[in-house]
Amino acid sequence: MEEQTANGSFVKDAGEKESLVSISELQNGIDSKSDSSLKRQRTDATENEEVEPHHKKSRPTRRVRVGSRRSQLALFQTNFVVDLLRKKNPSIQYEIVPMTTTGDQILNKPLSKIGEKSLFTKELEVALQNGDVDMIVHSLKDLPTSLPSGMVIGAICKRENPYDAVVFRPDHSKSTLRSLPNGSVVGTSSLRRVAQLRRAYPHLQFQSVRGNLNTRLRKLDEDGTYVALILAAAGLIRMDLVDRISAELSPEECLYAVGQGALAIECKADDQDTLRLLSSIADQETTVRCIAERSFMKTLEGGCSAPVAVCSSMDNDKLTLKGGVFSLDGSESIIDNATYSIDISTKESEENNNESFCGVAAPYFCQCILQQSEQLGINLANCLLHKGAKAILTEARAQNESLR
Ligand code: DPM
Repeated sequence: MEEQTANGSFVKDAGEKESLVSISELQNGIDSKSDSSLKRQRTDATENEEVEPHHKKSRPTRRVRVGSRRSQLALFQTNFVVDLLRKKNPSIQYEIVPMTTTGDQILNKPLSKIGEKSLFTKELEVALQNGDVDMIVHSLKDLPTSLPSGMVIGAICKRENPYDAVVFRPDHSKSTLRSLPNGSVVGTSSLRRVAQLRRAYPHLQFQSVRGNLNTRLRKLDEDGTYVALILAAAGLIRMDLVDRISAELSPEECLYAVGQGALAIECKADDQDTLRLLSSIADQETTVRCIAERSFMKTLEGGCSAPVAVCSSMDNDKLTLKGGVFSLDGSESIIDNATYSIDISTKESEENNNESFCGVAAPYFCQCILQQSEQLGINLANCLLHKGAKAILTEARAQNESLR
């Protein structure tokens, strides 16, 4: 079954009403008070026709199938990416293919205790492998640093706000984490957030909360268990829930997850047409920062099961990466930073390059810049390992394993 949405995307096999509703809601746009990167440029069918002159109409239109998780946030993100692609490549017809993943089905356990990598990606990658879709839109932070063989991240789009945000229950909307009474329960299932916030706010308790964004917010507002939730600001902003953000956590309070706030599009490594198409929406600064972050995590062999966190910035040609590892209770930590001067003047790569950096293939960017950012992540990780990060991570993993 196929349905065409207002702006021309096809939603294939959208058995669940939820997907259709959320997509049509999307077409009605995003609040103008959100970040400018969010502003949705609507291109509807009539506009497309103007771009495609009549005499060309006999040529078959290229169709690109875009895989997505079914959650409302995932569909928002996929539509956001399809809108970017359509703006740059209006003659192509885009079809969104929503799918359910294992991670979407297991809602009663914290992610760190499920113990399987690729929770939110496996089913989608099978569809990519089988040629049922041409690309998949993911939150970069949900993608492991090593992808299945033959798959690459073909583009990383401009990053949304990468920080974590505090959302209070409405009756505590005037609170701060510091002013909350002793023993107040804050909801998050992220080991990274808990470890860091326990250090900064030892008077608080942390409890796991799962489910998609709307479910979590409903639990916050109605259950009475939690006084606040910690959520990625990017997800809230993308879903037009920016009003629920009471505060943003500073990097001193809480470093963010590797890749947080960035969207990544995965495709087959040898699919040159799709890689070329994706080059039109890739953001160089985000790509460079995220390769450094991912290579930091890869060198530490971090992941969901141990608290690893980062913060990066690019100031002219200076790429700075701050990274930390934490014990689960936050009592131990090693945090350091590293900087590298990168020559960002070289924009395009001349060579036809098949290399990928922590799963990111960006043949359209200068490869030496990407190599330098990868090296910065490795250097910072080695510096932390030198200071004893391995013991902290091994202990954290063992503890997490025994809690499963
Ligand atoms: C990963 C983590 C979480 C998600 C772990 C972490 C949060 C889990 C939780 C790797 N993926 O951050 O330390 O709170 O139970 C996820 C979210 C987004 C992508 C939601 C969120 C949206 C933001 C983005 C879940 N994955 O973090 O609040 O696109 O970066």
